[in-house]
Amino acid sequence: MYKLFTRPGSGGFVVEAALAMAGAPFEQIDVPKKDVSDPAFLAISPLNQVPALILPDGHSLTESAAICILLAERHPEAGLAPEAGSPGRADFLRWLAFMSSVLYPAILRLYYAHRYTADAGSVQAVKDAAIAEMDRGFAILDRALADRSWLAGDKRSLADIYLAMLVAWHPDTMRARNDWPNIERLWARLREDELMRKLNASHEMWP
Ligand SMILES: N[C@@H](CCC(=O)N[C@@H](CS)C(=O)NCC(=O)O)C(=O)O
Repeated sequence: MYKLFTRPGSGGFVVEAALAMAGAPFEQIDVPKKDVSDPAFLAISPLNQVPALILPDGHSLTESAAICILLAERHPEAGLAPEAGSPGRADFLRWLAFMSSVLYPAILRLYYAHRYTADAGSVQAVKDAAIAEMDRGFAILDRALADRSWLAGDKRSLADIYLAMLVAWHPDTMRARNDWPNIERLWARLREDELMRKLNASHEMWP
């Protein structure tokens, strides 16, 4: 059985979605946000971050994008991602990597701004720059969605759920919905989805 280390309102959202879509049973361990890290958890997740997943064979991994790709690979019948070699595959990999390496870190710079400067007086400037960088990333994704329903291929994939998770963390979701109508179209469809609603009940990602 899988073991998922997660926390409400965290990047565990997309991994919980993936496991549920795959119908894969898993043990869920909520890791409270603490200043002092638990050494046992640090051995699994050296940066003390969730999500972290332990595979049924005991191998553990962090990094939400890697976890998504691996779960899609291990559960091909669940349609979590366009299959390798299919037309949507390149977009899936591109946008998942873009979101985890550009947008997610910008979001961390907003919510953990004190880590990104040695000068306490600069924290607000780090936050402002983080929001500007998030806006730049979301605008790119909005343009990518201009003439399509989903980020990759013609079906919903984990990339879309990942995007909904990230945009829900925008500090001004009303502005996000107005400024990026194509993202909002995708997000609105997901907000109506039964599984997303169920996950949102515990994660409270959006009202
Ligand atoms: N690169 C990691 C980022 C994970 C991450 O930042 N998780 C946040 C919760 S959404 C966290 O655990 N933060 C606690 C911390 O950084 O101390 C991934 O994509 O999984």
